[in-house]
Amino acid sequence: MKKYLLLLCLPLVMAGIFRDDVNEREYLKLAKEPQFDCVGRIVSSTGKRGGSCTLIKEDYVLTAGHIALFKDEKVRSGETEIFIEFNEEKYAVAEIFIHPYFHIDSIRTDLAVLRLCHPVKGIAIPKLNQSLQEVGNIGYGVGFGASGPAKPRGLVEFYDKKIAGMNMIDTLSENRDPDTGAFLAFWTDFDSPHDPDSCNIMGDKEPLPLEYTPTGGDSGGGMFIIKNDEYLLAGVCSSSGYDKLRAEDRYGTSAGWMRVSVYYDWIQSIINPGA
Ligand SMILES: [Ca+2]
Repeated sequence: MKKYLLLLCLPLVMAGIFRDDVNEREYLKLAKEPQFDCVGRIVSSTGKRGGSCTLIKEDYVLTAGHIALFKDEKVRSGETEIFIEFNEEKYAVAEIFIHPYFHIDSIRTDLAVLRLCHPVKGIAIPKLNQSLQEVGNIGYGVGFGASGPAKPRGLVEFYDKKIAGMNMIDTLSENRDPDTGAFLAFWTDFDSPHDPDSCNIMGDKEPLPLEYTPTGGDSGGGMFIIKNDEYLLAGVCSSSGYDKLRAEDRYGTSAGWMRVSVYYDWIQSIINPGA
């Protein structure tokens, strides 16, 4: 994948999210399934939306480094406080841990863990995927970003909706973790039901029944895979790229997800220190 762009930097009108030939309610319905209650929204004390995250322990969430960096600066300057919202309940953030290799210019190791002031009760916490065999699995992405159909262009806006969709995990990134040598992200693409041959960026050209792609505000949200009938958190929404500028729709967009498997030990070192 040659082009990397922060999702928050993408103009919202340039990114579709769900298939235009499938009713939006199917995506909203999927997002309401209880295994996805663990995906929350990041909001500031000024009410500004700022990305998505996943509950990984009662008092910790996992998100993207570029989301946390921006928030960390605002928090340190006293400009704002940040909260995580689950089922419309807000939890204040006590501490921010950005991965030490994260750098905003290269989007390497785009991960952060946030510690909450109070535990979140009543929400099932997903197991973290530890298998490096993500490619070939169907991923279920969940987030609070802008939403709308891929066609016609221009309908994607912030509607305060939680959307979940499906993508085949097609390939790994070219970038490697400097310590382990592991490829640090996996990629998905948004295949078109109308024009699969010219839209396909990688992997299979056929879209899944609830094919989608994340967009602005989805950064930090989770991608889940199913193993032994259980949803595991496998990816963190990080970046987006496109090799084709299509005039009529937003198919052909790709998305990069940080691999939870590669950073499992780093995550554990924060949420279970000394374990
Ligand atoms: Ca494809």
